Amino acid sequence: MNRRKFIEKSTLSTAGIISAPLLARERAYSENDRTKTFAKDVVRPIVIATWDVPNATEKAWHILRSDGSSLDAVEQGVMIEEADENNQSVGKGGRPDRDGNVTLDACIMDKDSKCGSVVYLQNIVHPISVARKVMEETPHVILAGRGAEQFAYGLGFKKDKLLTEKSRQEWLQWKKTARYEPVINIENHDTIGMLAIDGNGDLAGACTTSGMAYKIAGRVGDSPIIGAGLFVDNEVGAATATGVGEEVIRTVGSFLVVELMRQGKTPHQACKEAVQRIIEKNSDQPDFQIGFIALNKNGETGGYCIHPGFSYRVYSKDGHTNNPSDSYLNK
Ligand code: SD4
Repeated sequence: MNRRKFIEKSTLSTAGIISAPLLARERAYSENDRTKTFAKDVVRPIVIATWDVPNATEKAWHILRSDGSSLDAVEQGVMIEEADENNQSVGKGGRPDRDGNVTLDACIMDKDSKCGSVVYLQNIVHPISVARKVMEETPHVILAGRGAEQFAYGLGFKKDKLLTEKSRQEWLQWKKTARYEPVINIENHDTIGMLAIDGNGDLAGACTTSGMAYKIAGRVGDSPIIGAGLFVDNEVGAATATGVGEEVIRTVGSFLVVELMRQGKTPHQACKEAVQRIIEKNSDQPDFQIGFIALNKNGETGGYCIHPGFSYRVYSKDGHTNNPSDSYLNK
């Protein structure tokens, strides 16, 4: 950190804006020896993903183990779920909106805080890869709908039919009552958010979804919104969310989790406090699910949710595990 920046931070601290733990950490960074600062218990590489998605975390792990970047790992990891027709919350096979159209949201963020996002994207199996292209090949962060689709075709992405017969039949059934009642923990694999640290100690994250089943046409959730569904700060850590996106957007959930870690909270404590914030804005017996997962710069992981049933996968040198998340409610 140069002198000017340090003085600016010191001024903010005097005003009580920056916490003492953060300042201490900034001073440690300023020694220009981050590896040493984190040398003690650093776990890396490591990948963590929402829900029990072993194929996705396995893919990411192989990339990380072969000295690949965290950015490649999270993109290619979530692509496994986007391509899996049996996962009806992501990519091909996703449940449609109330008009029967599958519309996808995704975003990606790298170690330099560069990010890309697509919202309301149709007919493309891998929205995460389009989001990465938005990040890398445009001056923008978000492309929506038809514009995003045309952008993808221009880069050679193929048009595909995303509505599978299974999802179509379920939608036809749903139309008989046409009540919008989000289901808690759909088949244990909803929106996929994935966070990773590579061998260089750099963080990246990706989040991809077909959104809430039977949503109003045009609805966009938290998953492609930087700060809500996903946030990465290479100095601190990363977080991602699953569940009813409207609630996550209202509290800018993933950004909140990262900021709480910046203040010294563990990933678990930070996720718990972000869930608590959502509870405070609602009833203390909410009938919707939210789950956060987080990874800090040391490779520590954590998660927290409202209703039991949410879990997250972790793959590191210590093994490949599915971790049932602690929850605010017990049953
Ligand atoms: C959304 N957060 O569109 C996503 C949906 C989701 O579990 O995560 N479902 O609001």
